[in-house]
Amino acid sequence: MHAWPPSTVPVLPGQSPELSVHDTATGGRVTLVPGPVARIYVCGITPYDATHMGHAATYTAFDLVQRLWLDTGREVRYVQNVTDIDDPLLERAAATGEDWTALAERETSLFREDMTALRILPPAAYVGAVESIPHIVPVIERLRELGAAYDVDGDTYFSVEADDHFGGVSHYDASVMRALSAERGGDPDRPGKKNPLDPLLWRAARPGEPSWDGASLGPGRPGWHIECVSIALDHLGMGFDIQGGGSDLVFPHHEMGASHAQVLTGEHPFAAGYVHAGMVAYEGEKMSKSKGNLVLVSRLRAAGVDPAAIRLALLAHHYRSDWEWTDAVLDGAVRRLDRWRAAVSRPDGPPADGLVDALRAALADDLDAPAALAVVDRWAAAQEAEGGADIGAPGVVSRAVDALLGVAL
Ligand code: 5CA
Ligand code: ZN
Repeated sequence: MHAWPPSTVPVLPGQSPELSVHDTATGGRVTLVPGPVARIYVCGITPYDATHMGHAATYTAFDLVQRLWLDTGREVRYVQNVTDIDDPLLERAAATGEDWTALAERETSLFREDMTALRILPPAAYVGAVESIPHIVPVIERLRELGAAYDVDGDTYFSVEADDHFGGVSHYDASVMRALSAERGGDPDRPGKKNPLDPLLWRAARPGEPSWDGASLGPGRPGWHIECVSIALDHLGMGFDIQGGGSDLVFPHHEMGASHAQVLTGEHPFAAGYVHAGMVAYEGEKMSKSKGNLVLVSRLRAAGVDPAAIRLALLAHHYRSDWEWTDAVLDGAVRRLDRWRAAVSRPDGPPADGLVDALRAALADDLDAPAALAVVDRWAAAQEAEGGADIGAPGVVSRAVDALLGVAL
């Protein structure tokens, strides 16, 4: 699949410190020191509805990671999937009478436009589930050979007991796991499973559902977790730097993914850091396509809202916090953008000497975007109050805000 066009990233003098992030698996901070090529996998959309502020917040958080690593002088290999075959997509298509492939293509195109408008740097590999099926099938067959997969009425399941490290990402107890599994696409009550938590690897073809050649598995379609694992291992290999997504993916998705990969390779861990963004709510509930309480990026854009203001609205919240989208959040961001633009539009200003390093330090400290915004606010306030005679300063500030925060002033 093709991704979306990159925006140019100004090169700043000096470089960012190494990124220290909260890691879900250890429950504490890890300082990641990637090799010359930093490797990150971020779970992509299921394209049955348009990009909402929750998606945009999560992808903006991981965009800060890509920008910070670029600023350390590294190449970044960022991989993102598109879950372009899964139950919710088929259910929506059936409900509206639309062809499911047309629905997926339309929403993926809209997502690309939204990501481009928000200046989110594209992944190096943007990979669909459907196009990956020929790679996924042998991975499931391998799990069978290893004795980690079994059959239930023609469907293939993964045995969580095959992984000694199972539970090592979420650390949830069995009852929480069971409840989350039922809520998030699992089937803990299906009879015939060895463990209620065991996730589906391959769903045998059903009448009226699309299916693909599964070689020894028979015709069918892949389960959700194995899709991301197969894509991540193909494009990044084991032991990459960050597995990312929203906190709703901690269990079962990232737990199961880690287990699949650990059993397949005999290595541990799947990723050096598991980084999860908080949930954005709207009108009191998690914003979600299934509930329909959505604020859409595309709708705001169509209403004439500057995407840079949307981006600033997202950056005003720490990526790990759960927060609620309101009109006031957007109004605040519009005002901040105006203030910053006015401040950098002058020919000179207060010195910006420590500003770039202060931005870098804030972002390297668990992606503290609100602290980074406060650094720029202070410079803009000084500009507004007394100005300054440094003719380089407005340019330094606008290049740093562009490179590190992705906001073009
Ligand atoms: N296709 C799967 C991942 S493989 C999926 O979860 N798709 S999604 O469209 O439901 O979500 C896409 C990304 O946005 C995921 O990383 C998810 O964790 C994140 N996300 C979904 N809803 C919210 C929300 N309300 N707030 C923050 N992030 C969210
Ligand atoms: Zn995923």
